[in-house]
Amino acid sequence: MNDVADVALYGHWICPFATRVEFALHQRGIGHDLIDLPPSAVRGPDFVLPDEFIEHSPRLEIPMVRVGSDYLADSIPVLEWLEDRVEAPSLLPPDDAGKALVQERMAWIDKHAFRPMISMYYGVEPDDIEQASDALADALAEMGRWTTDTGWLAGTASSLAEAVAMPIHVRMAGLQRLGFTGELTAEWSVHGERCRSLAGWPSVEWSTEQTDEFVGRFEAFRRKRRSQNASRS
Ligand SMILES: N[C@@H](CCC(=O)N[C@@H](CS)C(=O)NCC(=O)O)C(=O)O
Repeated sequence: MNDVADVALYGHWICPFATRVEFALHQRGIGHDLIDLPPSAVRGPDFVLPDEFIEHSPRLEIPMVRVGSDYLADSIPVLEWLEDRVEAPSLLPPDDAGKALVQERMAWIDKHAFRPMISMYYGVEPDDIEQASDALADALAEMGRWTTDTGWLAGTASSLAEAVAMPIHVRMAGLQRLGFTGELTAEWSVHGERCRSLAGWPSVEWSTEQTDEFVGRFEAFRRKRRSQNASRS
């Protein structure tokens, strides 16, 4: 455990995985440097990858975090590693059963909500977008049900499960403009409102311009793919 945190996050606002870590750092009150490292699709032609990123992010993916002289990439392992490495208010319950539930739900959200969310905005054909939208709506309804008793996704307080799910709330307006047609359940919407009152929220909230940029990028991506597909057939 580090007494004085020396932490840096290599990430970018548009990356939902980096958003998880940025949220958790702010929610836990951990001071850190933010090193803006856009995903490859967002990099300018002259962008030079930092050497330490090439060395320490095995898949060349953000987010990567440095604590002291140690590095780790991959959002969920990073969130757990930061719990061990940095002394600050925890986003894990104190008991083993509570921790296990948070871990189970983080993995579930990654698989059942993040996968369809990403398939949705990378979707090109309307049928694929609709299928991913339906799967995401089902996942959000289930996650809303988890919150019925306590208001939170796992346990009696906000936890790392909120960090993992937060990017969905952050980009919901953008997802809707890109074809997410699912009806949000009252529980999920109330959870979104509750998340907006958390200390970490302002650090990850998108402005209208950021939502527009997100939507514009994926609309352009779809147009390009459709014209490539049309010229192939
Ligand atoms: N499983 C990873 C996924 C991270 C990921 O896919 N990051 C994207 C950006 S959102 C990335 O860096 N892609 C490689 C690239 O853009 O070259 C995690 O949870 O952190």
